[in-house]
Amino acid sequence: MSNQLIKNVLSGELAPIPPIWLMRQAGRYLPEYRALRAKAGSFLDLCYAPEMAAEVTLQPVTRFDMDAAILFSDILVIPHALGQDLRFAEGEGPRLPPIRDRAGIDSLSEDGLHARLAPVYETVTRVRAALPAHKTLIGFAGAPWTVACYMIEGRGSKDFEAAKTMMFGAPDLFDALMQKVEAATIAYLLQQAKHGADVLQLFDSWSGLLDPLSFDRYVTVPAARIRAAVKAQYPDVPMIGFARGAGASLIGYAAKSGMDGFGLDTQVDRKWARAALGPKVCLQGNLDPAALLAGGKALTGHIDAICDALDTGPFIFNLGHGIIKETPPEHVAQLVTHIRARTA
Ligand code: 1CP
Repeated sequence: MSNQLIKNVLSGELAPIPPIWLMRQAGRYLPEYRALRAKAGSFLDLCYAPEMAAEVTLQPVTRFDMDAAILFSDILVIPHALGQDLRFAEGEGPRLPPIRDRAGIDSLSEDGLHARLAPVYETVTRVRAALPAHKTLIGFAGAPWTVACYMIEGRGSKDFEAAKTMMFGAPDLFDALMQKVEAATIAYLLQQAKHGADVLQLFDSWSGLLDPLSFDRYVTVPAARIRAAVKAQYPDVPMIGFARGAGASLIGYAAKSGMDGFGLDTQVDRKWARAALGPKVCLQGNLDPAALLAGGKALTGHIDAICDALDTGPFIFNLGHGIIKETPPEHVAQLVTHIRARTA
């Protein structure tokens, strides 16, 4: 037994009150985040400034008494650390020079990986030192498919057509890219565990774009290799897999990935997921971020429905996707109070 509620439910225990954290819980909806972000300059500067990044990581725990802090960083630091240029255009999201050929893939190198990511590891050390022992520090990385989407497309997209075109049309090239990203991801997660991350989450935000066969090959199988590599060195660090939009592929992902917990996106039918994955599996989710934005009775109604459907087994309360930046912080406070009062 751990003294951390989140680690206990990830090992299969039932908790009378579900532990809570929210995806993107540190971010622009918080005035204290916006103040530090302005001081840092760019978003990426903030990710690589350990003192400020640690403070931002701790802000939602301080303000809302969350059960976990999630490392403040981004999934795209991996392409950056492999040598691909990256910038976050203000209000527009990430921009990278697209990788579309062999030369682009060959230009990626792991040589400078840990030197570039050293500030992120220092953030992990600082947060773990400052966080009360019973609170969990969640480290994370993007899954290879989702990270490759941005590396190939060069920016955000609804369908990542260029990435899918390479996947189908130039599988050797695509596999070479996926292999490099996977190796870097494993090295990155191992360092996070070494520096004090208690739990690791793998974000596959675009897994829902894949047909079932491609999903198995490029989502489930890499997740299983990443999980196995982490487990071999850090058997006490559980992992949560968040395969957004997986739909029915969630069943194969849960059976084969070896993850200890599974994030559910907003669209998943919770009762279906609980029945399909079984009463012993730890599920995490899945409040619609728009219900949190709306607040009031709609919010508490949705919270109750989620808890009733999912707390029949090990369960971590979360959103089905990241917080919307217009969300009033008072709604987040209302959420935490409601969940803890409900079951108290
Ligand atoms: O200006 C700002 O402040 C930048 C906004 C922002 C923030 C706060 C970005 C840019 N990233 C982040 C932090 C972040 N990103 C975290 C920190 C911890 C927390 O949850 O509080 C995490 C875990 C992520 C993960 C992330 N980044 C994902 C996976 C989860 C998801 O949302 O699907 C993805 C896809 C990204 C890429 C990214 N980074 C930022 C943006 C705007 C995007 C999306 C780009 C797009 O597709 O349009």
